[in-house]
Amino acid sequence: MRLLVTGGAGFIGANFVHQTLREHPEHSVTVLDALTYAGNEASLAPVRGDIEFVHGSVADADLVDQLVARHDVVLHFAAESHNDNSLRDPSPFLQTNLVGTFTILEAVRRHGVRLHHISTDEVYGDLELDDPAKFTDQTPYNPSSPYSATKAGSDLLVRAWVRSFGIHATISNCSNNYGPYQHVEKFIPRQITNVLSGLRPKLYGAGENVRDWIHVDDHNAAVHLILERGRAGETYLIGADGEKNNREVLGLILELTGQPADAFDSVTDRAGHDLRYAIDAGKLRAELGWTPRYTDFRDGLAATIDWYRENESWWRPLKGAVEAQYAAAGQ
Ligand code: NAD
Ligand code: TDX
Repeated sequence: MRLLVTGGAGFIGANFVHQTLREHPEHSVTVLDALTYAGNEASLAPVRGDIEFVHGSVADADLVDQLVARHDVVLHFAAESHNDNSLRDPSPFLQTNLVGTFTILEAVRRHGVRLHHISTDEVYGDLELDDPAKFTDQTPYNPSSPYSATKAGSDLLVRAWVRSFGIHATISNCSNNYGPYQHVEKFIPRQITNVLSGLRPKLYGAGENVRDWIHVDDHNAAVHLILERGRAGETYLIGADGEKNNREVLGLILELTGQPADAFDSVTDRAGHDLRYAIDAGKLRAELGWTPRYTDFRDGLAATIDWYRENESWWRPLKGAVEAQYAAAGQ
């Protein structure tokens, strides 16, 4: 199939492109990416000769129309993705996550092209720490931040286009990803690159917030299965039973990098900070036979730390501006 991958120069999209070329050579890949601060062509350097790269926005209706017309499936990863940025300036989130998704939907409707929409567990809001419940595809939407509200809105647009116009679309909502090529603004790479830069890691509040960590390759393997066997109109939740609070994750990073356990700063908490996310991926496992390969978080994290050690030229140019922005916010 001819795959159009939006946001393919970002963290998860770039890893998806790498996995596709490695494990699914039957597909051809075109990347459409606006190369915002979060997009990095260097993330595609190892595969640059094997893909088509188009620099442009998912909100550009003419460009999207032309591209969609000559592909079989759109994998829609492109988004503004960082909660802290959405608290500083929500406006690009509305433009890319809502108007961009609308633009993709209109093009796939016109051309009868299939869509897989990549989304997040944050659309469901948060859970209490002592609640045994996990999110399922029946959990009501209850987003907290401007970021998650725009992702929730994009999911609802996709559902409405399925019901009203009969487009062939699937949606996946995944938990927190980690792995190579993740922007240094995000929790795990920020702390790893702080240690590698001689800066102290920064923990928001008491660090009790829980995230359900999954390796990016396990997320993308699930996306490939949905592409192959997912039922039109369905939503699949992706998660690998990886719940950990932020203090535990930071503790492991400090241990694996040979730092003392107390070598971090507690900083101003995130406004409206979601307490806990947890995914029940039973439907994905039972219906599509998906199982995660990265079942040992410590090993996956150690490999990720090695990747940042070995690829300083990839992240170093981004680091100063990110830390200056955090410092201005007391974080
Ligand atoms: P990212 O910020 O690393 O990458 C986003 C990419 O989209 C960048 O390459 C950027 O240049 C591109 N982009 C932004 N605006 C664009 C526009 N208008 N037109 C074209 N390209 C544009 O994000 P990520 O972490 O790789 O997330 C990818 C997707 O996965 C997002 O939809 C996100 O909501 C979802 N998701 C992320 C996580 C996670 O843990 N990171 C978890 C679940 C779901
Ligand atoms: O310096 C930090 N210190 C800290 O304690 C940063 C950057 C974050 N945190 C905390 C906030 C969260 O509880 O770590 C946790 C993870 O933070 P992020 O990496 O910003 O991720 P999160 O807000 O959970 O959202 C992520 O997962 C869901 C992705 O960024 C989203 O795109 C995805 O939808």
